[in-house]
Amino acid sequence: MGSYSKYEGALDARGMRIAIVAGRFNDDVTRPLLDGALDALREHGQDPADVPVAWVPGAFEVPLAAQRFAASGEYDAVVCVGAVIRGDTPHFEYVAGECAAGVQRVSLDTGVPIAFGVLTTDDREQAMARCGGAEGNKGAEAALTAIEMVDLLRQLPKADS
Ligand code: INI
Repeated sequence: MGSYSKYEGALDARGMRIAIVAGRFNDDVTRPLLDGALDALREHGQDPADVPVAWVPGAFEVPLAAQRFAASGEYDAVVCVGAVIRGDTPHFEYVAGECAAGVQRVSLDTGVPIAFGVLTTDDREQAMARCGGAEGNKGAEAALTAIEMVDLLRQLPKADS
């Protein structure tokens, strides 16, 4: 393999401004996801007291709150946590799909990294495994993704406006 310019974000959140959006639906799952995200931010240099958390009713509302944070110019990244469980709703595809699509759209429209820590699982057991159980904590993983992306974007070429 030839030489190449390598860009990769580091996991140092000191000085970063990060906000969190959390869905209240299935809050037995989303509270541990939020705790995981806050713990991960603390472990990487953030004071959790500096991290605002916006609670929204459910995953469907997550993109709108994320957009407010992202478009404000006050935050370097947004971490979203939520839990959409297929067995709980006949409109799983709509809630999960619109949440994911909305979060991605807000991120691309604003240029602000938005990490997707919204679980979309077939059942409650899978959700519990991913909010601090056997499969780890996806809220913590999303927080690390946000930190890494902020640092990566600082290294990449700026948008030509
Ligand atoms: N919201 C979730 O975050 N998870 C779910 O599993 C869920 N279910 O099962 O319906 C859910 N529904 C609520 C939705 O996000 C909106 O809050 C609601 O439709 C009002 O807009």
